[in-house]
Amino acid sequence: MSGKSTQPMKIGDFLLRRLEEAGVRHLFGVPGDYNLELLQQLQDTGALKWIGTCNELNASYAADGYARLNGLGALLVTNGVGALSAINGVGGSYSDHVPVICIAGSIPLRSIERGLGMHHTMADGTYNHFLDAYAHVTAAHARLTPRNAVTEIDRLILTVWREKLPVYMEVPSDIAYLEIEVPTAPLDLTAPPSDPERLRSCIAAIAERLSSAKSPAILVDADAGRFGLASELMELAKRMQAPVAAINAAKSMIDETFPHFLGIYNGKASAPPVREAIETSDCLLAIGYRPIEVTTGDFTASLPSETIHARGYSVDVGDDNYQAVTLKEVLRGVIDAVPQVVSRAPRRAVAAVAGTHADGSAKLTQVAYWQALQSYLRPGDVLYVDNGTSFVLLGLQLPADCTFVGSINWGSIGYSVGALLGAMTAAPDRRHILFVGDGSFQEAAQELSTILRHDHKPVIFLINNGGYTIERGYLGKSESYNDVANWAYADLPKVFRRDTLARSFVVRTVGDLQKVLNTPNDTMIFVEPIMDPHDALAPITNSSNKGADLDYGPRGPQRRDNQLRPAT
Ligand SMILES: Cc1ncc(C[n+]2csc(CCOP(=O)(O)OP(=O)(O)O)c2C)c(N)n1
Ligand SMILES: [Mg+2]
Repeated sequence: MSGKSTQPMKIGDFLLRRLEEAGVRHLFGVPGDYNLELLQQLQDTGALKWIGTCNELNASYAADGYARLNGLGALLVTNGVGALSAINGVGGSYSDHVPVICIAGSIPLRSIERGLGMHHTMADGTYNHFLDAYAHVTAAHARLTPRNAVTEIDRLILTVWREKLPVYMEVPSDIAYLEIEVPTAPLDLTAPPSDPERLRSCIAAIAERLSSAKSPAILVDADAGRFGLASELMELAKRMQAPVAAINAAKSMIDETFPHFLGIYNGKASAPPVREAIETSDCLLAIGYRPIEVTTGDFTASLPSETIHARGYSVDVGDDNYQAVTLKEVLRGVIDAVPQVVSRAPRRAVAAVAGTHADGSAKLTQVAYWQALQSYLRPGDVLYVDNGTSFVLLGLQLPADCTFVGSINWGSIGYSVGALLGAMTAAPDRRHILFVGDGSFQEAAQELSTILRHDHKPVIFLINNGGYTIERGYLGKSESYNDVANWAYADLPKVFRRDTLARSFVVRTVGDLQKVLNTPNDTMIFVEPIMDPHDALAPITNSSNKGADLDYGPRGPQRRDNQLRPAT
């Protein structure tokens, strides 16, 4: 049987081959003595392209951004110092359900067996600290040995692929060059087929409810995108003439120009037609719904009690819980089983930033800024948002085929800069636009140099408002702890690449911004809009004010008139 045939191969080469078979073409990270041997194998085989980053945290963000556009991402770090730098980003991949493989070149097996103290360890005679740490932020983890390498490499890659959650692999530095017997056949990534009876019953139960409903609706969370279900969900919505809403972690996963797309559902913070369609639906189909305060308008979301909850491989319908069902197969079956509806008209909620158009010489405000940016967006753009006042982007209506990238659940500032590098590497032919604040940018700024080094040409809008404005809405409206150093941001492309052709702009007025928006994008465009530290749109300040009540309770310090509040 050909599936059982084997061939001799070096462990490192086999790992790189499996990564390639799973669709990984680039590896992000930082070299170290414990992973150089694997890097040399990468270089010698030409299997993958190495993208060195300035630090491992940014590599983890880059692998996450890459995975969101490519379907799978990977990073390579060194023992301990590299692995722990990356763990924040890998934790984010776990929180936001992004399939990332974190590979750490680790202590040689000979040192572990002989109990030799080594650098990048706790020097306490033990070697499992980092493996144990990663157990908490991954779906699977393993340290390779020559005996387990074949089974563990395949187990970890199949796990990351199926679960859409990160995995962690330690490759001891003295085994990557050892030859073992490995399968000749490529890794089979086909999704596990459903149990036939469970699939039939599940489809029948969902179809029966949806068919008899008067106001069916669909609500999607991030898993809809991770499991590649957008086209099935849109087909189902079309067939049932039913509205679809997304929570903000799933922004762009349903094309926002799709006639049945309603808008973002965020509890009381949603547009009224979205709220009504979701909350009063007599049969809501929710995909991968994982409510937290920032996706539910501070827990004001209220789904109908009879909501069908579907996840990647299981579904709850009424009292029944279906296991061993693959959601793609379920949705395909449901599409075939529900009758085509013709009588329901699409309802759309049009998002818009309120305000009037300011004249060109007027000082740039957040209102004028977002109004201008709404018309800058084009079909096919990849849009990144970091935490901060730039969250307004979530409320803009995206043109067709846009992809939104943001760390919504995890919310680690700086994520967007590393993710930009990763996603541009995965999809270099699309236009990429980053919306980031000065505070967030300062966390990951060095990676701008890697973006320039690889000749990427994103458009970067970096709001310089002197600090952490969104945090001023929690606490410390004018406190210095919310200030950051005032960098010459627009000069940074030159600092990070002397011969850069990037076009940089400091923007102070509405007219300045308009000029920038007419600039050709044949080079990187780096825009530094200067804004008032106390300028933020009401949805941002409202959400921060409520967040403070939740975080600090009724006796918290936010009561001392120390918060940025919505302008009256
Ligand atoms: C790693 C990390 N550290 C701290 C925070 C807390 N935090 C959330 S938003 C924010 C401020 C963001 O400021 P900036 O990027 O300048 O955006 P602005 O609101 O000023 O537009 C901070 C510090 C975080 N989310 N992640
Ligand atoms: Mg700021």
